[in-house]
Amino acid sequence: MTDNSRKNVLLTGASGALGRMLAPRLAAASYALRLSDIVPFPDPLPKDASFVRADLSDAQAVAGIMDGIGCVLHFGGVSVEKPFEEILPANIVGITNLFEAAHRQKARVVFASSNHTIGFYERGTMLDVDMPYRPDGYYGLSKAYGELLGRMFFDKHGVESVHIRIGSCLPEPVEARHLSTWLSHDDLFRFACAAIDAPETGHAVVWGASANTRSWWETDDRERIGYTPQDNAEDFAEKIASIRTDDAITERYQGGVFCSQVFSRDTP
Ligand code: 15L
Repeated sequence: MTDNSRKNVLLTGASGALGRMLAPRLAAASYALRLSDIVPFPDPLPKDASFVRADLSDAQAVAGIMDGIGCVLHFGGVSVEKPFEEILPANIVGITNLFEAAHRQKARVVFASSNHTIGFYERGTMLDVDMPYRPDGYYGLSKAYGELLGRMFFDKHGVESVHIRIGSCLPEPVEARHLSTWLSHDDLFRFACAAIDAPETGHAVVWGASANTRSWWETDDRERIGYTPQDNAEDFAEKIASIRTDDAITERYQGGVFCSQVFSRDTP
């Protein structure tokens, strides 16, 4: 048993859009921050943060970046639909290496999961986090794997993890679908702090959406984490409610355009 403080935080995927948004905010909130990515960090390093380049599919490299860490925010890997050959090392092998290291370190894992775990539910269907997965591609499937890996590591080894099924995390919502799926940057940051600081989490799954009036997502484990979203895409409704695609598959399902990629059924 190590005595790593959960304030010793590793952020993987630090060079991606959400990593770059979170890094300076976490550093300013006084977490001892280590950043990592497979590509260099493109911004000036936040004060007192360090950066280590690492490939998540390399178990030894992952063990190295996890050394001394009490909580890892796992935002690394492929973040869009890709062929399985690309998803396998980055997302599936990567998160497996990370949970193995978290187990050895007695660290907590906070995982950037995705709405694409349930993308094939029709829009308007109200969902709870324990409803069956309906992934809309290999990317969504890899996120479902990460959530289940967390379930197994908690049941078998007591490794705590919090999985946030991110909808559309953008500075502002820009299309009609986002009235239901938008997660503001401020709400993601609030979630990250709550997930690090919660005294106990067990295995928890939380919808990664702001307090949107038109949300499709209901019951989750947010109370256990102490997380309450505060923003609402409805504030942008006038600007975005008419912005839709002309693709029937995209418009029918919650996962949007991810559902219509490589879609070969005759009927939706
Ligand atoms: C995701 O999981 C993607 O990483 C992001 O690029 C968006 O496409 C988002 O889902 C979404 O569904 O809007």
